[in-house]
Amino acid sequence: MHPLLLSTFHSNFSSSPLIAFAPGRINLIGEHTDYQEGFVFPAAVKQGIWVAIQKNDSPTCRLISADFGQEFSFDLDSLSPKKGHWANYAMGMCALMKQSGYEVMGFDMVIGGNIPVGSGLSSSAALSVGIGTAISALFDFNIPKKNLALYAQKSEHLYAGVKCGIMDPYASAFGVEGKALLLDCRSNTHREIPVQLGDYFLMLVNTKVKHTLADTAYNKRREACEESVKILQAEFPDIKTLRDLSVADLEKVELLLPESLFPKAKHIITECARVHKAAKALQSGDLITFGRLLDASHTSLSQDFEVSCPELDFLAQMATSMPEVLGSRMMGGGFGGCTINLVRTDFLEKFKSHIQIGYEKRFLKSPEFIPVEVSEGARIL
Ligand code: GAF
Repeated sequence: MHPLLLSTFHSNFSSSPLIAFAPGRINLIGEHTDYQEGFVFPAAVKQGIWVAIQKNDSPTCRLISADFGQEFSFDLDSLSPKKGHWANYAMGMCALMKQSGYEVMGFDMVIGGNIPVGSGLSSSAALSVGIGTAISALFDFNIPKKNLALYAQKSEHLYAGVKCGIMDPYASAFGVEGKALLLDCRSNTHREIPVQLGDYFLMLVNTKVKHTLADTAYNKRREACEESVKILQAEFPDIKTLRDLSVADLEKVELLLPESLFPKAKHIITECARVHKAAKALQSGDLITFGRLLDASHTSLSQDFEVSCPELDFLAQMATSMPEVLGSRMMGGGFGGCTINLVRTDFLEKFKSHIQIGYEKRFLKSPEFIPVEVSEGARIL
């Protein structure tokens, strides 16, 4: 439980609140493929967002962030985003629920979280899913998890301006302890695969950087993929997205696309193939193959999709140069955030000290190490 959640609630509002929790997520592999209706392989983590809520019998929603010590209120009749404000996630979820016919009424809410800032563990999806889970339970709406994930995605589009895919809120909503979700982002259905790593352990390394214009670059990558699809449809009339192409089509795709677009399309097509191979390797306990696929994913994201940055490339390269690390790659949208590393458990301390020393020397700042515990998805506590 968040240390300040209940005390903040009690000192500002009365009664005992209902409490919801929604986790952040990791992604084992399958990056930037979700908005091309491709395949991804995320899992929920232990860190997340707690939401305490009660009805207040008014048309006003009063929100407090326990971490920032800030208050905000909005009226349910005038939900307009305030640029860059954390409360947009609550307004967005309320607006989308109302549009779907749910009669959301006024509430008092306190929010607190423990997802490291800028880590790329998707605190915004956890926030939206946590708020959605809390409101749904408070008013007995029983909104299906899939719809909560879709509202969270749309809210990010409309209220934060990032044209993200479904992966992050889906993983936050559907996470299962000890299991990763092999998610098909066209049907929005998944298969659970146990994350059994034997003598190995997943360790995130946070670059602690977020390069400016990351959101703009994200939206541009999405547009580039959509542009490629339009060009390719002349020759492949049945494709709806790049997900519909396979590695066997790459030669033809290269002839059809301009040089500026081909590498990006290639990333999506090869990454979807890697997701399937990685899920198979993980399921059969072939961690060497699994790790190699992580490395290949990084190379593709860095060189073809161009969403890495010097800090991420440095960390991935340093990690893969250690024989005790089976795989390493940037995780999430890119331009900062974390790498995910498959490290032999008895080497973890040495891994951390080598990376710490190397990163500090090169970038004059310390990285942050975040151990991964694959955990359960959103729930009422
Ligand atoms: C961000 C987005 F929110 C996801 O939808 C996904 O595209 C990811 O970047 C990259 O795989 O987390």
